[in-house]
Amino acid sequence: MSLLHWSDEVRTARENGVPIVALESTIITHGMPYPQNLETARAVEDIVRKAGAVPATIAVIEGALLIGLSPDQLNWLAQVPDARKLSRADLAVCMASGGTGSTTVAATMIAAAQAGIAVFATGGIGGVHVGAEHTFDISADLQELAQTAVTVVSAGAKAILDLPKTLEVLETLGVPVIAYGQDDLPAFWSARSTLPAPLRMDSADAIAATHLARAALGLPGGQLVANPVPAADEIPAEVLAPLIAQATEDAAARGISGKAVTPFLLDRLFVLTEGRSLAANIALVRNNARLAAEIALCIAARHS
Ligand code: PSU
Ligand code: MN
Repeated sequence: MSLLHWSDEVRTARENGVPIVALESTIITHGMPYPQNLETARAVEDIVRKAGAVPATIAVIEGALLIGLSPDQLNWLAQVPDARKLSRADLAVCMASGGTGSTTVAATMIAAAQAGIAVFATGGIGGVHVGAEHTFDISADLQELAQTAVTVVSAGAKAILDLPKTLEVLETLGVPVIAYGQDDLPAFWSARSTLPAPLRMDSADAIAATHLARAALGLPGGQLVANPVPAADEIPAEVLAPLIAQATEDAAARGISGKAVTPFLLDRLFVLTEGRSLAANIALVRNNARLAAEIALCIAARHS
């Protein structure tokens, strides 16, 4: 059985040595409503192309691990009601049972590493949830960053999370957390949190250089780049804080747990912000795709 199923576009890019940027699909199936999910997925792919790289959106369709989706597949995935949300624990199960699912940050990293893709763009990673001292709800994304050598371009961890605890776990796991162009850690919908970022870099090439230095050292894990949402689209943290608290209370009151927590909170925030959270989410994903493509080009240039 061949493990990876390449789209024509990605196969050609590989043959010609064109840099590739991986894109996840849980943001499509569980992170945004239709049709904005499809429009955003298409726009993000186009941003990567315009920057001179090739996008590889990753998902499992009827058991096949797809590295790059055709326009029809993307359109179908954006509307399929029952895609599974796949992480490290269930990616192989879905493939072996012929199922259909979208890949989270963790599963997309696994697929990207298998495919030889160094850079991956997403919105925000999962992390340590508020109340984790009781629920133990800590995203598998963090462990994946510790063990899979892919550079993940995000807008930080989602602001619904306990950001100080998320930073502590990343530090324990030896994951470099790099704020792009500022000292403060970005907070997904907000450009700044009140936390200083552990590391700062001001150019795509610096991030490319450290990606390659980690590989030379034989370090197994990836890097987390935290790229602030563009100022025009951000929601200030003070505005969001009470709404996040409200959404978190709603989730607890309804007994939402496990994989359903993050999609529930994103959806509640969409309602509570009257759609502003979605506009900010779209803007930050686009922004991350641009930076990821730049990093992929810099890595390729340093290789040649
Ligand atoms: N970024 C977004 N929206 C999302 C996600 C990321 O802008 O929906 C997804 C990613 O796939 C990430 C997942 O891995 O949310 C985190 O889920 P959990 O907290 O259950 O690990
Ligand atoms: Mn979780």
